[in-house]
Amino acid sequence: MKKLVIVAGVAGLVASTMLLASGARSADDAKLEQLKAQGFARVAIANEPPYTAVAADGKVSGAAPDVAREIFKRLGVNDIVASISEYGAMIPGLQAGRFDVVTAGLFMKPERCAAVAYSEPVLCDAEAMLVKKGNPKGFKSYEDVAKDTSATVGAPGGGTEEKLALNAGVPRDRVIVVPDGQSGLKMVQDGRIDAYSLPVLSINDLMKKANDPNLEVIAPVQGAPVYCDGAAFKKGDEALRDAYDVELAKMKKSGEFAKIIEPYGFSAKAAMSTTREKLCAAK
Ligand code: 6CS
Repeated sequence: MKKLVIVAGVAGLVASTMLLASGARSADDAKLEQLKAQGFARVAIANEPPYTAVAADGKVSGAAPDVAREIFKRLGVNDIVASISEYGAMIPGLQAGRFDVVTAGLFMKPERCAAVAYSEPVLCDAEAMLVKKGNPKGFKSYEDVAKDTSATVGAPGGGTEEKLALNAGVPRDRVIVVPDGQSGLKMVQDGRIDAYSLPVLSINDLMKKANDPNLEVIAPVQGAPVYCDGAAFKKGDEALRDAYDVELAKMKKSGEFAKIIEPYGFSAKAAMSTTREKLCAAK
């Protein structure tokens, strides 16, 4: 018996020595050590300002990537490299190892919380609809769209607004999947959809850039919750998520978090007034 314990002890010693040699303090730190060695974290974004944006020169900005870039720097990961993804493809891409983290305004909801390891809250927002000036169909809620049998609403594929419209009773064939903000704007302008739904700050950004007096914003959409996102990590990377949360909490406390997100129109107070636990439990 004694011999068996000695053998097990040696094997354990070898394993922990290898981990220490890689700089990891424990097996848990392996992912962070891998990102440090890689020199960057691969992040999924949607290119939906002000949450996430990619300029013509490829520069990535937006509140979510800016927070992530700063936190990863503090963790010793020098940069982020972004890939644009549809919201509905972000979690499968994370699970398949195509991204190290989703930093895109992917709102926390129970079904998503079951699939990923979210950080604490980062960006909070209500929902909005872009409609023709005068709101000719009188939309105030997704239920209003459902009640009007000729009405259509556009939303991102796999996105929160698509789910809200379907859950409000809008039939599948009247919820139109729209690939990006510019397409949604054009489809409302051309009368191909009666409303385009995104979070308030995204719709306001589109409205400002469109500068079209024939459009109107309905915000907030009545009956729709205020959501918050978090950085979404793959299940199994909880140690990396926890390290991320430590730095996020420090930045919330020091005011640096507010300095990053509030110029984009987000409220640091809103994110600091709730928790992942509450958001993941919300009905
Ligand atoms: O989390 C979501 O599904 C939603 N989040 C944002 C920032 N935009 C649209 C998307 O549906």
